[in-house]
Amino acid sequence: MQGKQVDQNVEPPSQPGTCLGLSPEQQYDFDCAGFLALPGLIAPATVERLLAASVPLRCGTYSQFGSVLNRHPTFSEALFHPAVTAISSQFFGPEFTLKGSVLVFNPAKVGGNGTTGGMRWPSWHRDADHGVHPFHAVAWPCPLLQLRFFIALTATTGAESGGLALYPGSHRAKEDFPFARDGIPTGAVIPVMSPGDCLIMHHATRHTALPNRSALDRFNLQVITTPNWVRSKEQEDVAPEVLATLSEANRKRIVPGKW
Ligand SMILES: O=C(O)CCC(=O)C(=O)O
Repeated sequence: MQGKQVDQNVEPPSQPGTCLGLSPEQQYDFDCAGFLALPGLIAPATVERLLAASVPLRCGTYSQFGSVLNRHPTFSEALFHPAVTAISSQFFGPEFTLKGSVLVFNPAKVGGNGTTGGMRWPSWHRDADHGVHPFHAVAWPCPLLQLRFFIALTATTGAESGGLALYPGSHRAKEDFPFARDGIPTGAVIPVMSPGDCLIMHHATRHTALPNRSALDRFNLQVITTPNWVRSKEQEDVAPEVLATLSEANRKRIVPGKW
């Protein structure tokens, strides 16, 4: 009998339930809070390479750089990281789409009056297709339509570090409570993160970056995945010559065929 043909160029999908995926307890915690910390997800040597590729983008203001593969090939180590694949597969099945990537730079405090490079106030929001059809408004209770991996490339130690603040359970709230612009609301969580730590977040969870009032620049790399039937105007825009360098399996993550 003839054996099944194996395409050497196609990576097998990760199996949900392997040690790279979330345990049932972690899935429950994520479901309750709308986010989950995954300490030490990315190996130190990988973080070093990702940070080295990020540092040349340092500038004077808070900045977000999309489609990071166009900037340096080493970012593929985060985008196609086995844990990103395993966890996304748990939520969306093996055919999920890599919808986007963003490198966030939040510069250290400049000047002596507490002002920061471009960001003075928190800006609470929910993710995904802002404008006419925000994802959190399409159904109730809000299903997970987009998963965001925040990968710390530098440390954040508290509110002063310019990291994230998140409001637990807000992915289940229909209303946006009116948070004051100039403070952190009671009950918000500000995760302490070391380089290589990751935080996954439901798109409907209210969150904000904080002004960086510390002496240290902050770099944060985000990987965003969706079920591959979700249509978005925020799609990753990878240059054709960069796409051509990827394996077929990784290319299909970015440009899904079937749907
Ligand atoms: O600065 C950050 O890491 C948070 C950015 C953010 O809120 C977002 O990309 O939606």
